[in-house]
Amino acid sequence: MITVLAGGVGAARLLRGILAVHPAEDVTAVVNTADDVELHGLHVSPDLDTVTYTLAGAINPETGWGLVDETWQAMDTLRRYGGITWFNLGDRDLGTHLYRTQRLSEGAPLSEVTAEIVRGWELGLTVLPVTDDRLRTMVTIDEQGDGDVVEIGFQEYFVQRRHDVEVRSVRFDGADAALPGPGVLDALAGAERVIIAPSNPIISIGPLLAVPGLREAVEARRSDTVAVSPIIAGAALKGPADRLLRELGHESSVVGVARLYRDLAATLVIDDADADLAPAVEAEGLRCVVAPTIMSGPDEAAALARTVLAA
Ligand code: FO1
Repeated sequence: MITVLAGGVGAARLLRGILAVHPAEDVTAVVNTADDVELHGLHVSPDLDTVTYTLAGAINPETGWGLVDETWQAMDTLRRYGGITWFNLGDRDLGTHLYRTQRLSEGAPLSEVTAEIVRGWELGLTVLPVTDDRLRTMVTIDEQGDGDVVEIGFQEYFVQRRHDVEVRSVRFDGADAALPGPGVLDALAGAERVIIAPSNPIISIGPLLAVPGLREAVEARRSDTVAVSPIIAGAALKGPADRLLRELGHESSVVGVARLYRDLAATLVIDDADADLAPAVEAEGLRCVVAPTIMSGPDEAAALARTVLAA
């Protein structure tokens, strides 16, 4: 089995590449739920949905989240009333949140609801929430840059403020009491290859490792674990990974990523653009594989998947 630690967009693209070269029935994705948000009385799970929609070939290509061919009639009605409109929920996407919320209200665990949604899109792979318990990334920001800080929810940071604000600290609310979701530890112990997808190390991979037992389970598989750097030439392709690394005292480079993953993965895959930093990565104690890591299309994703599986 191939087990992939996954956040949102970057992980979804690599998973699509993996499914192009490896049987879906033999792939398990352990997905971040700390981006989840309650809005309009609905439970929204962005990373679970981004993975599901991308693998279903139904992702909105412009945004990288939500569904393709989307309409926004419900949002227009909300706007008429002065409702919450800073987080855009398309009419097709709403169907997922209505279903998930109803099933959770019936007492079904998130893992069971996720399996039903994944089955509904006929994906074949196993998608596991990292935990069925409440886990929420909370971000402490310095809004005015004058030293007085406030703690806000992840989506208030990422979407409402367009992550264009300085972060002082990040914590994963609920982590201490969270249990690994059903099948998560087995998926790590039983895999012949564990992959850390090119997701944000702080706010996508970080919450996974914050669930008690997860970090140890990945460390136990270090020799079979391959990580893909989400940082290329010091920058993130999408989202705030580079800023966050710097704001939280890390280096926004493949060496900084190597330091974060040193105890978790024996191999780090970096992009050709960082080939000159391969020795510096190896000096951190990881094997370094240099390859094209920008998944601009399905062929590039499949090629990267082959590299990662062969690493
Ligand atoms: N990201 C945005 O930047 N703006 C949005 O309005 C937005 C809505 C949204 C709705 C459903 C969903 O599953 C994801 C959505 N995202 C939106 C992305 C979301 O913020 C994700 O958490 C990020 O992509 C980080 O994983």
